[in-house]
Amino acid sequence: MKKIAILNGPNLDRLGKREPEIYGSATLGDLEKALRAEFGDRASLEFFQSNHEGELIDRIATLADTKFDGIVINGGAFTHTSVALRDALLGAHLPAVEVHISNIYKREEFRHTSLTAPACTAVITGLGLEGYHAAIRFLLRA
Ligand code: CA2
Repeated sequence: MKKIAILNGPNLDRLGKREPEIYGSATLGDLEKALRAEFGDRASLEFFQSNHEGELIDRIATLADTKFDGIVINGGAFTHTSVALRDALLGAHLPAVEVHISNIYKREEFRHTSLTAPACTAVITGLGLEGYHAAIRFLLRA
């Protein structure tokens, strides 16, 4: 069974609790349930959310050391700011798909730049939570 990690960055623990017009009304718990329902019999899924850059970086290093097969990452706002997160992804040498719930290109200009995207195999933006499903489907075929 492939081991896939789903990493979520800052403020994504607030999903479904604020700004439903941008991010929808489902919570992170709802997302985990939906992903386990679709992939639970085919993949071993690990979920991790942190509001702290260093914790995300440490987790990525552990995923590499424990030979995970793929990473789905929504780095939240760190996407646009974190060279350290990019370096962690590059250093992991694992297939990674960057997911954004909203279409970052339809939003403020500062969201148009992703520092982490070049360290990923692919980017999915604007599909809502469906983006996480699509990312795992891709990683399971890759
Ligand atoms: O669209 C995405 O998934 C983002 O990664 C979400 C980040 C944002 O900084 C990125 O530019 C795009 C923000 C996550 C904040 O999530 C919240 C969810 C519900 C309520 C409040 C914040």
